[in-house]
Amino acid sequence: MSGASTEGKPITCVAAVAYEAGKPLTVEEIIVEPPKAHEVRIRVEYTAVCHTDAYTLSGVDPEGAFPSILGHEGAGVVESVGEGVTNVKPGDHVIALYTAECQKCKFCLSGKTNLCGAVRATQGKGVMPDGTSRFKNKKGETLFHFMGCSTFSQYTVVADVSVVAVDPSAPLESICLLGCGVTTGYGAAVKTADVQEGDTVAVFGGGTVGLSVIQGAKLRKASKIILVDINDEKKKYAKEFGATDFINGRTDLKEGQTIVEKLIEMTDGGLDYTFDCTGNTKVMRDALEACHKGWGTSIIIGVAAAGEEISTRPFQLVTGRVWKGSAFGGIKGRSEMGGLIEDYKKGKLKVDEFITHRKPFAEINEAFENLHSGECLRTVLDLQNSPCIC
Ligand code: NAD
Ligand code: AHE
Ligand code: ZN
Repeated sequence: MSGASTEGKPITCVAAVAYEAGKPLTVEEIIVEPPKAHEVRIRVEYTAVCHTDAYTLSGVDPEGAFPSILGHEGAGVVESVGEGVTNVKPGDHVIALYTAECQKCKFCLSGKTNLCGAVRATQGKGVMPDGTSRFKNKKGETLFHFMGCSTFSQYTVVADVSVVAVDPSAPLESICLLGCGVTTGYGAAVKTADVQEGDTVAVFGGGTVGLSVIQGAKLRKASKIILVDINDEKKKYAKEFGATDFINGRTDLKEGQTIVEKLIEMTDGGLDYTFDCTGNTKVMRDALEACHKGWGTSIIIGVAAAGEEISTRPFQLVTGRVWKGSAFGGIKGRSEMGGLIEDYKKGKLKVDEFITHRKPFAEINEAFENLHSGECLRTVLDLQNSPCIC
């Protein structure tokens, strides 16, 4: 762990290493090199486990590299910075950003997208922008980075464009969730879709992402917000986060009725906006086809496995339905995170309500198991106050 001054030196700390697809993580000591130019070393205080971490660990992510340090929903404190870093300094409270924002590239300057081109190519290969890793295990084997964040380690190194300093009065334990799930769903509703008062909305999948879409749609005063899930445990969350209706897509249908027919019947011809928050390509099709003819827009948020493809009759699009996607809710992390944190502090944006489980870091594999229970929205892991397992 860190000594009096760790700046410029390697740090030995505890991390959860994904050695092999489909296998539990190994919690062990690793070595984290100091940050190079335009890099930031962060003491990660809290991280949550997102469905996407489980997706990559399962082996179906074409960008999944092993051995690696997963995790992308984390918050902590800057330990040290490399040469040329100006946006954060040691001691700053920060959130790691898997969607970087360099504010200089073609994407950042386009005004059309929150995607950034600065580090995405190397990020997808599990390395820092110079093509190397800052992580190795005690045998000296290189460990890959993940999504430019790798928050399943007590210390991580990220590119300076992949980190944002935040209001230090906001609890890191809560705002780590703004690193992915809450921001993604909320942003998809208020930015990507830009839901307006009176619009009708259906959300497929009531995890943290889907429930955050619901809270965004409620804030925009949507007239009908329908949560479709296949787990009845999600009914209580539907109500809590602002849905007007809950449908179990397997059991709440009449004999022979499809979910698309049910939704069209409930909304006089279909929805203004639908959101896929499941990653299931059949659900994505239903979400598109449940949209209103002429203008209904369906937004794909869920992540599907390598090789999966979406399909529908082109006629669905010819007749005015629109298929879109949303990454990190369309939110630019460095420019817009401050506003989300203000909204959270004012009580406009629910964040704490998603923390259904808390665990010491050493129990990270149980946090992955929790993901399968309907009751679990997010498990937050405490990295600094965990009993050392080494
Ligand atoms: P989660 O596992 O907590 O929630 C998924 C929900 O979908 C569960 O409630 C589950 O019961 C429900 N579901 C599963 N199959 C269904 C079906 N056939 N019909 C209806 N509901 C069904 O996951 P999460 O963390 O909320 O993430 C949701 C999805 O979004 C995942 O695919 C994740 O990888 C993806 N994601 C994408 C982004 C992005 O930026 N695009 C960001 C975060 C997460
Ligand atoms: N590596 C995957 C891509 C997975 C994916 O689509 N990721 C989402 C974020 S999921 C967060 O929980 C995303 O933002 N994608 C945009 C991007 O640039 O990665 C694959 O299928 O290759
Ligand atoms: Zn995520």
